[in-house]
Amino acid sequence: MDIPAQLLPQQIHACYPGVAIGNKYELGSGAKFSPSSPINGESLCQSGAATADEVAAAVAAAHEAFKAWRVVPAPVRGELVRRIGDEVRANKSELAKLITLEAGKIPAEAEGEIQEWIDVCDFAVGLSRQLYGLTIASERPEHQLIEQWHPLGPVGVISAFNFPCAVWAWNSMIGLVCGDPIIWKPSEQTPLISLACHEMVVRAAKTMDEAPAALSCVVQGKADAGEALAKSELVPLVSATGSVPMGREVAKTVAGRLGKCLLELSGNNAMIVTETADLELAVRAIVFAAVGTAGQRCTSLRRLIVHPDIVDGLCERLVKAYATLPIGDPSRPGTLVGPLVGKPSLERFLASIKTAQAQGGTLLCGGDQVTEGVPGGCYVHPALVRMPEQTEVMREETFAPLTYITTYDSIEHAIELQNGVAQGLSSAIFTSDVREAGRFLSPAGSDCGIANVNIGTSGAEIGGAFGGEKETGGGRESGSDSWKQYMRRSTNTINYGSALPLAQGIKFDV
Ligand code: UN1
Repeated sequence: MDIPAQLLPQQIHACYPGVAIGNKYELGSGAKFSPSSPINGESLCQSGAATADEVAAAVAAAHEAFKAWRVVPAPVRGELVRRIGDEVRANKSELAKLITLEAGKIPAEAEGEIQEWIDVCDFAVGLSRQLYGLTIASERPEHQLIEQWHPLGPVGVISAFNFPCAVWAWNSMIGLVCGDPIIWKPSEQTPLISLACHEMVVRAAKTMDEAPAALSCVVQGKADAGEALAKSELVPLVSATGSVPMGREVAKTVAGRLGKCLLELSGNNAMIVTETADLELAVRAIVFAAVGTAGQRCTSLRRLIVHPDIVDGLCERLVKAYATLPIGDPSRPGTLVGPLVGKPSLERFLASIKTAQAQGGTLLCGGDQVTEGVPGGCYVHPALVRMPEQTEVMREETFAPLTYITTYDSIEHAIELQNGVAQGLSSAIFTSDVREAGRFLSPAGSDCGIANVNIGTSGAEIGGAFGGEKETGGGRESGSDSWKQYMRRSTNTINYGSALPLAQGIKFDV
């Protein structure tokens, strides 16, 4: 396949580097792995995984880089991120091509993902002059009580195949302005885009004397590379995105050394559609959220909870819309639904539909593999399954374009169903009734990290904090005040008087 090699480090051969420490690239002496493109199953490259020792070397280099970077003024750190943003802008479509090759996204979505990187660069540059602490009223005369935010240390980032660039970018662009080097363990499905992303940082860092090269490191491989990173005492924060079992392992390892974790795990996102909903809008939102990225976003729409008076009409409209979906090679103009990442995803998709049928579900459309007119790979017709109630299968996340539809009795019941799963990432309501919308957003409403009104569950902007509750892991990345997790808070009391009054009025005179 045609790999845009100008974005990749020059030291590449038939085998891609498994370890990148700034501008030093090495093969990685661990097991070889060869991801294949979801588009046609063809092998893309071979890479050697980083061993535990090689992960330790990357961490040590990042730790050294931290010592220099933490004392660079934050707005100067912002200047590095501004230059990274320039590199990304100049290479946007080529970077997007790598995402299409490795993750199977259509160009519009792949470019959207690179746009998220550009957006978070801009956000982080602004933030670099706004890492504010508070000034607090001291109870003692001639005392000042303030807080400062200082760089935390090297941050470990573990990311998944489905957002092989944006999730790292949220963490690393903000981490960099906060003064933290980044060590990245990308998905073993997406080694090339991760090397290209890293290379953009290396190129920008080369233009600034203040920026040590090892601010960015990449360690490729499977779970053991991630585990070595999670174990490292020199990594105060590990930000991990992926499945719940992966998150549990990372959380256990990091908690064992009393480090900090930022977790963004599974979603099982629902939309409530009430009888006052604008159905035209709802249908468009549902289709994008359910089948965009072939249903492989953690924010993808998995469950529809619909008012019984409108459910038949809504199903009819959706089935009609699904019938026109262009499915196939994501790089072919006009395609909206690309491939699943691989065979195990296809098998889970087919199995979940069978289970749903066994639990009383009726398949309204799709649910089968597309084999004609596609270039190999695992392509499916997105499925809609009407369920008699919220059964067990609806409480599990199937990472594919499979959406269940069920009905509710009252708005309270709808919210109860929406919240009645283990995951808590994203949620939405379609309604024109301000009371229903208000209830959905209230403390007794959606229990998710993201709750939307009259838009779908996926496609969040970078300016908000992204993440969710319960099994989703509780972390918040990207916008709002997520930056605080990448810094340590220092509370400072300064006595500018000549007496030594103690807090709480304690007398302790000698
Ligand atoms: C993910 O699927 O891990 O809100 C992240 C969205 C995207 C990010 C998804 N901005 O759908």
